[in-house]
Amino acid sequence: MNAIHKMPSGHLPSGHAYRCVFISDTHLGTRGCRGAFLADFLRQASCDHLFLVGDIIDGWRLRKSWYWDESHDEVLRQILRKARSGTEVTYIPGNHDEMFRAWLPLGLEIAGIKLRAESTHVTAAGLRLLVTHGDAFDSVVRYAKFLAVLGDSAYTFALITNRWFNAIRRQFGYPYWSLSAWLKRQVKGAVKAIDRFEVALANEARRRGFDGVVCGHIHHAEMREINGVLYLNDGDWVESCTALVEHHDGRLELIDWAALNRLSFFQPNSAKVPAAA
Ligand SMILES: [Mn+2]
Repeated sequence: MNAIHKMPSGHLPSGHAYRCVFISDTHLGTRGCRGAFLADFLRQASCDHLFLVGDIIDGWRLRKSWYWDESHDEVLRQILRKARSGTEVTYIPGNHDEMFRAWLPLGLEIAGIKLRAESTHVTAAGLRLLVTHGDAFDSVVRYAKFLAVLGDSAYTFALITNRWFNAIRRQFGYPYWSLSAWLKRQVKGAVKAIDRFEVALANEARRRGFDGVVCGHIHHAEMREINGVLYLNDGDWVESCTALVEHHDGRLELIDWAALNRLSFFQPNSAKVPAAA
């Protein structure tokens, strides 16, 4: 589908005025949330529609350890300001902010923000998109989440660790056990799990007659065609700083805010990956 256009890297989109912005998995209320980056993105991006695609406020964490700072306040302020100044804001609760799901039957609208179990968005190009958090398809992603984000460097590290690990095992008379092979198996498994999730979401959209699906949940931004429908995952603001945007002409684009602004990922609020996606 020609709705997909990838920006040349390092090129800032002009003006940041979008028809629609989708964000999810911001996990406000946790240390992992990139609150300052998100607030900055929301300040600069104006839009007609804003979809909050779940796991915005982390209620699981809210009940245990609770972290809130000025940047988290600023994120909420920016969202409320948008709702006040004409942006149509839709909040679709995820599994971490499921406390809001209890209010869904009420058809609630708070401060101009519509609360919905799921939603539909029609792009300027006429594509009908199903908008849902995606945790309903969790059964296909029962894998340790952290392994999905293990990159090459972690693998290299594992290879080195493996040598020492087995040297010690040998000393104590234990047989050789390959940590790196085990890790590799796990990572492969996680990649497969992500793929199963993506296919399941795409199939659901197709089954229900949509042209595509917008979701979050697995903290893995993606934009691709699967079996004839668009699979669009807006990513997260914990492990990355990603959003899905629709330009006024209907073009869909994944924004990597950290990369665009050359933000260092090893800045103040050190990332803690939430217990589950
Ligand atoms: Mn989730």
